Amino acid sequence: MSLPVLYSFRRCPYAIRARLALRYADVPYALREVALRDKPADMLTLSPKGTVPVLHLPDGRVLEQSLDIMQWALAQADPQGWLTVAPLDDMRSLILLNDTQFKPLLDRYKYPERHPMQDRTTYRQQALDCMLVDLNQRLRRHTHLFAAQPCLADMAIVPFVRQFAQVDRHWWDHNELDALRNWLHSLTTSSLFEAVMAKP
Ligand SMILES: N[C@@H](CCC(=O)N[C@@H](CS)C(=O)NCC(=O)O)C(=O)O
Repeated sequence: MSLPVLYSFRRCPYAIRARLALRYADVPYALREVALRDKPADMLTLSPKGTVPVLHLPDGRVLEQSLDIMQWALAQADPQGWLTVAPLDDMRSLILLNDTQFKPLLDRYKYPERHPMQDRTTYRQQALDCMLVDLNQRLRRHTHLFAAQPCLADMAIVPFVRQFAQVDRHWWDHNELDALRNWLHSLTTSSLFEAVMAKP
């Protein structure tokens, strides 16, 4: 029996969210670790847009967006109810905020030299105001973004917050966002997260 093939890049936050969902759903797949500077020709044939993750299913379908891969995986199995903890539209709205507003600010915070209009601290503050302060407030009310248990949104967003935390670890460890810090720590030290980050 042929397996789904996941074209992935270990540290890519979009690929991490896809791997989290696939592993949580216990979907076996073949992992193809991709060098972003030298993408394999078969991946580009399947998905000419050239981003990871890409999931090639045995029936020939190609899923080219990380959120589509997550939702496909959860349709196979969702043992802890990631899709049902909160209304799907609400979870998707928060993920959209992450992907369209927070992610560009994260990139500016990571690489301020590529965006010299503002300095790193300004980009960090914009990222906080855009999403992270709100996430922290949510997490003061319950241990995950929508409830006491994790959902699609937690798992789709946590890889991006992880990157944010890594830019200036000292600042992150001493900021006032205690609830967000605890959430990041507990999710990224889980056996699920550690398994998908294992070096191939
Ligand atoms: N909207 C896409 C975004 C994926 C994406 O941008 N992935 C990055 C890596 S983190 C990528 O493949 N970039 C292409 C490149 O760097 O050449 C998704 O959700 O899957």
